[in-house]
Amino acid sequence: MHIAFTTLLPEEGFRRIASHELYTPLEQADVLVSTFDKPVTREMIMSAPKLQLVANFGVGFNNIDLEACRERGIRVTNTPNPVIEPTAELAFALMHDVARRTAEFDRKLREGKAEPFGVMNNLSHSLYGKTLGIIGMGRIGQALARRAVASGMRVVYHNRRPLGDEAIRRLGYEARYVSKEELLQIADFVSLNLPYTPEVKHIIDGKALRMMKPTAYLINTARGAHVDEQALVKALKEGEIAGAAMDVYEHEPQITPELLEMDNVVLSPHTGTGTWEGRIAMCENVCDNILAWQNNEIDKLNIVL
Ligand code: 8YV
Repeated sequence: MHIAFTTLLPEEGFRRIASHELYTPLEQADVLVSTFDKPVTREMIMSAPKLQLVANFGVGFNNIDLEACRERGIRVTNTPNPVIEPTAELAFALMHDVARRTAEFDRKLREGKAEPFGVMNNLSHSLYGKTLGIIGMGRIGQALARRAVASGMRVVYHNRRPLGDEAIRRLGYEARYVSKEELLQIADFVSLNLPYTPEVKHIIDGKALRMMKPTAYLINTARGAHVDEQALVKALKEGEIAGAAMDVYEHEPQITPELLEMDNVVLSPHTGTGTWEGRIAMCENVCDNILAWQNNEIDKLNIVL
């Protein structure tokens, strides 16, 4: 096999396919390993006559022109499992960070701009006893909910459809299904954990932000285009919500400049799955998909297309 990559990835994760030709030019490749930061465009697909498989390194696949792949009969796979826990970890960390103001305190202490130490100075907000509203209760949403429940939070969620009884039983904790509107109105933290499709572009727009409590925080570790970033800036400026913590941006890697100036905003550089453990496990999942595809073991593939 000839395997092209859009990005240099850790060698140790690809030992099982090291006997194949890796990092070949796309024009000669049977397989392309793609990453979210380098779009797989129609032009690329059409310029790769031998290409048969796009093995995406990541769960989200909005970086790939699926229509062009469909036209060319190219299979597309992703890595849904290894991304679950690291992304849930980061979402949980961002919730803590924005509510307990840890990044802000750290920055201000280093810059000599901190409030003096004192019992009624440097106050923040607890997560304990609060309600987390998860929009997108898939695998990552559920892993976040598990952490939240263990921390004494209540969980409500919104999905296209409520989870079935069996799925709820497997969770082992309580999570109540609510409409998106109710979720926005009652949650102290609103976390976005849904995949991106054009239908959910700006699922958090000005109207949604106005429905949130003025004491609530928005957490986004999913995709930037879920949030109308201009509307978010306005909501933060006008105190419609208390703060936001985000790992992804509408015009990534650009960040709306006002967000960089706000103390009640925590920013992270699209690194939800970016742990060493996560990256290696994602490489392994890419190898699993490539080898299963080569052996025609369709049932073992994480199929996107
Ligand atoms: C990955 C992601 O790092 O898995 C995803 O969908 O957004 C990321 O966290 C990325 O996809 C790597 O290509």
